[in-house]
Amino acid sequence: MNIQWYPGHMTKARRAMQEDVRLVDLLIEVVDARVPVSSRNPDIETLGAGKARLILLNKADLADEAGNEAWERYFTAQGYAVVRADSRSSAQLKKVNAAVQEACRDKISRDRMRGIVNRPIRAMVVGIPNVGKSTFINSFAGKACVKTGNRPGVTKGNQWIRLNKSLEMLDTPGLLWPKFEDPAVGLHLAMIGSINDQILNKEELALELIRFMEENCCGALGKRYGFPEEADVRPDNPKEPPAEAVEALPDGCSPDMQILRQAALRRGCLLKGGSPDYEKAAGLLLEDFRAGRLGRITLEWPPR
Ligand SMILES: Nc1nc2c(ncn2[C@@H]2O[C@H](COP(=O)(O)OP(=O)(O)O)[C@@H](O)[C@H]2O)c(=O)[nH]1
Ligand SMILES: [Mg+2]
Repeated sequence: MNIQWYPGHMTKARRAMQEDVRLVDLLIEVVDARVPVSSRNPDIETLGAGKARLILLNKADLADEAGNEAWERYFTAQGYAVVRADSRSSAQLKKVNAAVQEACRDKISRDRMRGIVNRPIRAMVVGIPNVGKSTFINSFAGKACVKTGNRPGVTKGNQWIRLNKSLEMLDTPGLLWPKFEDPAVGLHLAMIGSINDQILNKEELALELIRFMEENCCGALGKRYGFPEEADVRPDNPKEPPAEAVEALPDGCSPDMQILRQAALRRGCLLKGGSPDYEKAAGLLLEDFRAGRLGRITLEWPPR
């Protein structure tokens, strides 16, 4: 599967950011803790040259805790200020204040030497679509100032928010880049919902996810969808499909396809006539993954 998505509005957004970045002291780069490298836009490096940097490992609640720790160490060792959080919880964002001060230490002492006191720090919140930039700003501000939504493209233009006397933030639209060199990046971004679903083959994407989970998250799919070994098999279980449907697996069907088929049958995703609706089951599985219902899953790990 080779996924690419770089719609025209992103070229426009990139230009707007190039303008606005001149006004800021700090870039707060929001990444998805399940894919902290795939969800980093390489263009940010040039865009943010010379600026203080903070990485927010967001959606940490959806990623493996050991992975979160490993990634925090990894980025800290590279010289970034790092905060990991579930941005929906403002309590978890309290540590951002200290991290911002730390990241901007040089600027603050430069200001002081020039006799400038209390000039607010201006931060630009950047990242690819759907990583939680707007959610972060709202939670941090303690009120809903900017629009959010679980799909790419909710934030349309740059928007300044004054958080307090010492900090102002700029919300920006999600930005991807013209070409994913590594196909795994496109896959990861599609899995976490940062690519417009309408251009995706959900069935193939779900099969990729199934293969990853079978290799790395032993038993998680069976537990969620109630496959025979782990199924809560009660005679009155309404989700229980007719026995003959489950047993009638076509010969030569690959193991990942069999799992998708079973998930379809168990979840009642059936076409007219009773055959499995793979498309619907794939959509369901992806939604389950994105919402964390398959467990806390980190898709990529830092090199050891
Ligand atoms: N579980 C979880 N969901 C989050 C977190 N941050 C944001 N979200 C959800 O992710 C979706 C995208 O958020 P949004 O702020 O619009 O992303 P943006 O496109 O980067 O501005 C929304 O459904 C949020 O509720 C988080 O830390 N954990
Ligand atoms: Mg947004």
